[in-house]
Amino acid sequence: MPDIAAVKAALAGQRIETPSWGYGNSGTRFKVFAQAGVPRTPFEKLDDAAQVHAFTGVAPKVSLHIPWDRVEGSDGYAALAAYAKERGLELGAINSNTFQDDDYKLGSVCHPDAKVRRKAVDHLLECVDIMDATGSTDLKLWFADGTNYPGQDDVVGRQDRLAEALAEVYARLGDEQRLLLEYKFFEPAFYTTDVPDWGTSYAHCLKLGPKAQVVVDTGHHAPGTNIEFIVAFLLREGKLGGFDFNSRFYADDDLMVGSADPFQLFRIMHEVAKNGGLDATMNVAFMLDQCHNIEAKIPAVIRSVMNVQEATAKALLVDLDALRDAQRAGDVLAANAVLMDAYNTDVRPLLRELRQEQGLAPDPVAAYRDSGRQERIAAERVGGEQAGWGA
Ligand code: LRH
Ligand code: MN
Ligand code: MN
Repeated sequence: MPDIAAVKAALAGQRIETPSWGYGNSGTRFKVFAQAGVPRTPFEKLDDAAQVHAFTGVAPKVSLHIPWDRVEGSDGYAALAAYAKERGLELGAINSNTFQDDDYKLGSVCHPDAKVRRKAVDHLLECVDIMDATGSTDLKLWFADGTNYPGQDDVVGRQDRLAEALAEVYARLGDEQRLLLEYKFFEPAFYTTDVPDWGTSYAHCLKLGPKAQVVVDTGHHAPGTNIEFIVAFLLREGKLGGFDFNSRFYADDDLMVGSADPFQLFRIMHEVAKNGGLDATMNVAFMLDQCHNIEAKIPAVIRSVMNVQEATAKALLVDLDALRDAQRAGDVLAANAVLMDAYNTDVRPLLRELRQEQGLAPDPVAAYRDSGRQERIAAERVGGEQAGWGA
């Protein structure tokens, strides 16, 4: 049976990175419902992220999205990093954005016009400059590039342009920096997408070298895709850079991780835990990529962090010796029962106990609610920002 002290140590050591855009107003293309008290600046987004860390103890990193988190001045990003540090935070992945400019109608790094490709690559290089200023080690790339109609552009030619752009960015990375290439099977392109799946991302990362890894956004797959298989395969190859966690019922819904299918999240975390993905040396980034369109944002991020912790705790409770014995014996039912026993364990008491041992409140959502901060920021912050989505 797993040793509970070791399970607790692994849970205490896990780091979950929250997205700056999860704290801002967001919505669908139909409507953005503004909430009172949302941050007006990247600095205020960090203030909110600091609350999530204060109540959970495991969320010290914050991903930025450029230009949504653009700060002015030559030392603006260094100031943002210093502001984060003063609050016990660190700046995490820098997410590029080559999808909200009129020039990118036919794509960014895969665009048929070299001038547009240059503009897109310059933005990616600027993101590496920002990483230098903030001390961030991860550059997260997601390309909306693709086509809507058969014949619109040359599919192979677009792959060549993508490879060329990625090679230029890769060459610019420092020794401690890496590039995480995200994939998504459709949207906004509806016929071909230039990085639609893990295989395409993996093939580009393999060619680029060890500083390029795949990022798995859990909302970016066709229904029925076995995401945990992808995770296990990439871990085995040393190519799993991290996750963009969220939940989906239909498409890229960006709902709270673990809300739609907690069993899937458990299966993913089982492959992660079993294959060394929780070890610091594997450097797997557990990032959230979510939008809280109708629910209160800070408690929703806290809840999401807790959902990842619960799935991780259950994964750590899998009796791996019993599992291997059953697998070796070809005992299908017994092997499956080992996994289900762990999944069906109520880990909430264990996590409450761990939090109390760390001097935290056992129920972070209730503790945040009782802190009265939400009412304070609602009164103080007027004219909060939109995250960038659903404009
Ligand atoms: C694209 C995506 C990508 C973007 C983020 C805001 O759907 O998942 O990670 O950077 O949403
Ligand atoms: Mn994502
Ligand atoms: Mn997405």
